[in-house]
Amino acid sequence: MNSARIVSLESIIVDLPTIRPHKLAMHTMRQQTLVILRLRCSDDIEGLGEATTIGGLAYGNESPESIKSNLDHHFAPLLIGQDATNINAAMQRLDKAIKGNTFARSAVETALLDAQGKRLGLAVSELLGGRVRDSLEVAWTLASGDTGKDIDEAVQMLEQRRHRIFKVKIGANPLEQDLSHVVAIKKALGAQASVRVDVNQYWSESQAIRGCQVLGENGIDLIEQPISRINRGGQIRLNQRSPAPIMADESIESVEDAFSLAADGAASIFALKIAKNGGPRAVLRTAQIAEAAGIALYGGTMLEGTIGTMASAHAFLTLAQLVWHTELFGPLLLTEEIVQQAPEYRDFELHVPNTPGLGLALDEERLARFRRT
Ligand code: MUC
Ligand code: MG
Repeated sequence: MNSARIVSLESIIVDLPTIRPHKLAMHTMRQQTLVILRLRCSDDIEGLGEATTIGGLAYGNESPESIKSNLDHHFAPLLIGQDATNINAAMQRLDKAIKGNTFARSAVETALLDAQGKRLGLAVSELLGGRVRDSLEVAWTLASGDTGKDIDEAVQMLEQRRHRIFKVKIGANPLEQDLSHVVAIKKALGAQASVRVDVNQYWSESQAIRGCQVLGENGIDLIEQPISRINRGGQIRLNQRSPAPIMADESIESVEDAFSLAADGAASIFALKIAKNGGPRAVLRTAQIAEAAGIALYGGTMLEGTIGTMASAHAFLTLAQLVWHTELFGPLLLTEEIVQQAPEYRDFELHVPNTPGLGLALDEERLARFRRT
């Protein structure tokens, strides 16, 4: 194979409107900010990556602005001139020099995989060892903040055969109000839908004891991150007593976090997110830890646009089990697309073409319109 060097990295902040306000416990989104990475190589191949978080610094330790700054000032100098075809060597070079920063790391790993896939004529899923499925079932998040609106939205999704798994965002309102909200949604949708909740760490352990009990008794299938990632003892106790399974999301900020959660028995499901592990290859290391520990898997999202969503999808296509399916609906929450290939959602699933790399090309006109100057 011809050698190719990394020539440049360009990180671009893009602000895109959402289809409606998206209310999470810690932040209400009216737009989503993507950080897009263009990694150019000496053989004229360009790899695309994405490092997107939610609500500035409301969700995690990296903001779009810090991700861009760290890519420009710390990642790029380490990568320029390196062999673009050796992803192990490039990522190990970053490991030696940079702590944390899994979002930025994920963008780099994604862009290297995309470039290598284009170079070899292989989809990223094939570079990762081979896909075992071509599509992924996708959940939708109900987060309008209004019970009636959420029910109407879910009914519409069911009718359109777009989603039949719904994750309800709670935690911001008083406990009893949130519980009534979720139970009303489950009652309205009945057995045709799986209803789950995401508390985004907003309950205390004492609230979670009651919350998990009531939700479990009312047919809620899964409870995501009910309490703080810091309260490990509480997570272990809840995982033992909750009638509905507990999923770890914010608790996993690295592959090492996944190992210690598994060792402690602090969750029975892991939300896999490429951004919180350091890329599509890194997230598969967390998946392997889960599999060894008997922990079930769910394909999570940081509400990325199409680049991050397809990078996640390619990784999830390779997994032996994905019992709780995925929530790769990020592009559907946005009013605008900045790539030429809008992802294909039909019959409750995201269908992933087996084309080289991520199978995506930027729409330069739209990128120019929405990039932050
Ligand atoms: C999260 O905490 O899971 C995923 C779906 C959604 O609506 O928010 C995200 C973040
Ligand atoms: Mg979550």
